[in-house]
Formats: sequence, structure tokens, C-alpha cells
Amino acid sequence: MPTISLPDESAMLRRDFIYGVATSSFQIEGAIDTRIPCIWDTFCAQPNTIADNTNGDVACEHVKLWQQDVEMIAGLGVDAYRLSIAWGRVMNEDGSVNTQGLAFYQNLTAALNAKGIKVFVTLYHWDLPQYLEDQGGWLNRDTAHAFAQYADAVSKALGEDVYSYATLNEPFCSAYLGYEEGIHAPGKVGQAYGRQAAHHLLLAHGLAMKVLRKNVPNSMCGIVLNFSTAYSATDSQEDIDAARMGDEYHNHWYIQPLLEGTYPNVMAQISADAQPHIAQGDMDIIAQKNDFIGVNYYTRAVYKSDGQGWFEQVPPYGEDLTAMGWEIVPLAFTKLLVELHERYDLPPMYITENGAAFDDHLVDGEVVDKPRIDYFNSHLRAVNSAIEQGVDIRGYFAWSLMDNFEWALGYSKRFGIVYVDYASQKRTLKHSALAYKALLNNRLY
Ligand code: IFM
Repeated sequence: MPTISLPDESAMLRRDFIYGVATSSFQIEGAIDTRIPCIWDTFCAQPNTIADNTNGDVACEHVKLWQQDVEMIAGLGVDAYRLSIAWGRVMNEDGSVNTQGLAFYQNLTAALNAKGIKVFVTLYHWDLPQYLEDQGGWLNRDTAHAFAQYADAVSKALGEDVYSYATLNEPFCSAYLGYEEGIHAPGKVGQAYGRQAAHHLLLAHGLAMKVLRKNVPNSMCGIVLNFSTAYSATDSQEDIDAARMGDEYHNHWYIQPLLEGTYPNVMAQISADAQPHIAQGDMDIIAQKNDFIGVNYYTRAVYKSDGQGWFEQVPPYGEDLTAMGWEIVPLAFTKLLVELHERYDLPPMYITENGAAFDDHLVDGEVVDKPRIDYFNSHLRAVNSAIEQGVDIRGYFAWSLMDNFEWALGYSKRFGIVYVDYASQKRTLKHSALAYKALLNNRLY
């Protein structure tokens, strides 16, 4: 079986480098009857939104099978598990706390800690309660305040049993895919929507950070951002400018306000009516100190000029693609991390997601997923290379622990290192899980 290996003497072979696996609530939990509806329930119920017409009603039945899943996670030998909390499982519409829902996460956290597994919680991985969307969702500033109340309830209940709290997962996806392109819930389309949603998400992060600082001063608190390293399609000045704009619009739009309290220059190229309304003091709230930044990386983005002073993305080319059609470019991962390090005064970073979907098949009880092992091998080495160049990276989470609901693509794409047979809910460790486990067990010092 192919292996995952790192150079001898790599800092990533030290025991203090944290390895984990990651999931999110809507993608695995199921048990829709024990939480209030969220925007993804509504979105899935609309025609032509999800490739295979599925939804999150059952998913991986994790709410039912969580104890078995904890055993499986522990069996992998990971140091940490990154999960997200379903807002609508712990808060009721009237603002009161759903104690049963909270108890689910308290029990989960306790079980993980009892096995020596650090718990990395993400408070918002896209499942906004529908009643908040009915009041404007992320276009309504009040949602940011509601998020801070929710963060207060969760952090008071779970406290410092949680090693790390991330406020948001990938605000780019919530804002751009959900409110600007409309291919994710809630399916709104418009640049002004996308930009305003992004601003309120960042504001929500800042407001929640203040709450977390008070409630859990010893947990590591921060945010998780996704990046696709920006490349120019050609050496022409127009395309180089386009790549810079694409980079600012999709990547730096989220990190620059957090670390420097300003939006990137590309803001000036957006029409005035699409620019977000920014209230006095917002940028200071957004630019709270973070204990860490989580980086999610999957692929790069290649840009060219649209001929009118703006950018457009070139579809992925070449043969080295995942089942998502995403280019496999580990060098772009190193480039991203080193450039972030050179550009910003960064807190420590965790790679909070990295992985790939491939066309997996369960044959005679085995899933031989060599391409995924190769992906992990090359991308872990890319992280190692960034560390060698001075980037402070403290951990790595494989996306994902198990196959799950891949948003607009439903269950048609499999990202797990564990195969899920959705009919029986049987989990089977893929070869990539065995290779990951072997790497973790072989750490020397
Ligand atoms: O499945 C998603 C996850 O929810 C967020 N980051 C990207 C993954 C793969 O698309």
C-alpha cells in the first residue's frame, strides 16, 4: 500500500504538531427533527439546487452514531478532531438555549477529551437558522449580534474543554457562493448582497471574539479562511492585474480586514452601490487579535482579464484533477502559505482543511484510493516546505473524516478518508485512512 511520508527531521514529525480530521455539522449529523431548520434545509428543498436532489436530513447519522464515530476517530491515532456546531441545534428561535442539543456537543466533547483528543470547534459552518434568514440573514446586521449571543451560549456550556474555537468557516463561501453567486444557500444573487454579507460575517467574527475572550480565555480562538492561490493566465500586464484583483476579491477580502482593519484596494473598483455599508467602529471590531488563523486549501485559481478592467477565472486545465475538477497543485499550497507569511503579521496557523474527492469504490471491503494518498503526501510535503521557509504552522486536518454531504453536489462527491455506505451507514477505512494513521503512528519525537 502507498504510504504518506515526510522528510526525516521534519517539524511535522514532532509530537507537538497536531494532526486531525475534520467534519461539519450539516454535512454529517442528520437528525433534522431535533434542531430548527437552517438555510440549507430550505435550499435543498428547492428544485435544481443540489446535483443529486439530496439533503442533510439523514447524512451520516452522526447524531445517532457519534459514539461509534468517536471510537473510529480515536482509532486513527489523531491528536484532534475539528467539528462544527449546528446553530439551530443549540439555540431556539426565541433566543433560549436548547439544552438537549447542547448536551449532544457536551457529551461529544467529553468523550473526545477522555480519549486525549483535542476538540477544535467551528461555530458557523454555513447552517444559519432559517428564521434568521427570514429576517435578512447575513444582509441584516442583527445577525452578527445574534451570532455573538450564540457564541456566548456555546462557549459558556463547553468552556475550555474545547481546545480551539473558530468563529466562522470560510466566510468567502457563505458570502460569495451564498449571497453573490447563489449556488449555495440561501441562493441570493448580486454583488451588493455578497459584499454586505461578507462584511456582516466579519463583523460577527469580531463580536464573537470579544465574547470568547471573556468566556474561554485559555482556549485558542480565531477563524478559518479558505484560499485558492491566485495565478495569472499569461504574462500580459492585463492578466497579471486580473490575478491581483481576483486574489484581493476572493482571498484578501477576508484576511486583510482581520489583520489590518482595512479592505483591499479592489474595493475601489466596485460600483458604489455594491460596496458594503460599514458603520463607524466596525473595522476595529473586525480586527480583533486572533490566536490563530485556520487555512483551508484545495487548489489554485487562474485568472485572466475580462477585457473590461475586471477579472475572470480560467477553468481548470491539465489532467491532474480531482473528482471536483480541481487542479492538483501542491506547489501552490507552499506559495500561498509563504506569501501570506511575507505579506502579513500572522498569528500561528493551522491547516484546518486539505483533501480531495475521488471516485472511490468499495470492493471486497476495501477502498483503494491511491490518488488521495498521493494528494495527502504531496500536500503535507508542501506544508513542510512552508514551515522550512519560516511559516508558523501548528497543525494539519485532513478533510474529511468521512464521506458526507458535499453541499450543492450532494453525496455524489466523496472527500472522506473513511468510506460511508449511506444505505447501511457502515463506515470503512479507506487506504488513505490507513496511510494517514501509519504516518501519525510513526512520529518519532
Ligand atoms: O466540504 C467542504 C467543506 O464544507 C468546506 N470546505 C471545502 C470542503 C470541500 O468542498
